[in-house]
Amino acid sequence: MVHRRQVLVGSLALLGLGIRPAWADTQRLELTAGFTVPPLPYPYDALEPVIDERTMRFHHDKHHAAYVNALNAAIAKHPELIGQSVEQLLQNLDGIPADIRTAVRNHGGGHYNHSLFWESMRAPRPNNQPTSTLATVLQQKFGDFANFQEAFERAGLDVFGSGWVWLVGQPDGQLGIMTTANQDSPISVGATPLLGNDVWEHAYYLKYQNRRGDYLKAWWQVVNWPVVEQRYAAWVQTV
Ligand code: MN3
Repeated sequence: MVHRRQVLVGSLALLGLGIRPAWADTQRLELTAGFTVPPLPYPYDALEPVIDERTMRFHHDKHHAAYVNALNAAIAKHPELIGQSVEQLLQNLDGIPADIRTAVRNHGGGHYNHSLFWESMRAPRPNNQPTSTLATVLQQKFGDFANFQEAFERAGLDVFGSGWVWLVGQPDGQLGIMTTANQDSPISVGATPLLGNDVWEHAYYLKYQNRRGDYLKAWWQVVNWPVVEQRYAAWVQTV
């Protein structure tokens, strides 16, 4: 049906009639929610040697794209949801129709978590730490920055199977470290993700194989603290 309509539009164009029936655009809108993979904000090799170029190509171009495609496919079954942001979808999973709720949770979460993840990194640098208010708050909460890193790494190591480790703003106004399984996202439980590390094997296996601890430790070099500080400042306004 769709194919025949596309042929028809093509034929009209070929005839030079310049006619574009209204249903042509409607049909396209009905087919997709239009979620797309955001481009990386740096070259694929920018995070070397901490995260290798090959991992970034697979992770961004294949894994993230698969989540986006599956999310669009799920929403296409319920066009009434088109227009909602991925945040809106994930913050109201109970309101998602039951037949696509798991797909939205997994693939919407995958899209949201990875979009945040790419923005959370930059080229590696030594002594990479936050410098603003967030530095003080982390110190107050965890004793010192090294303690925070240790707690974050331990939580990441303790994720059984696939998931994420996060620094979040909690609903009670405190900072906290949390983990989520699979592609579950902190925003589905009312927390605000400030920084997250992907501990699925696809994030590190090509370079680190089974050594997730080494990956977690090396990853601090590529954290984009200015971006995390912006998220912190925005979250503080809301609590
Ligand atoms: Mn991933």
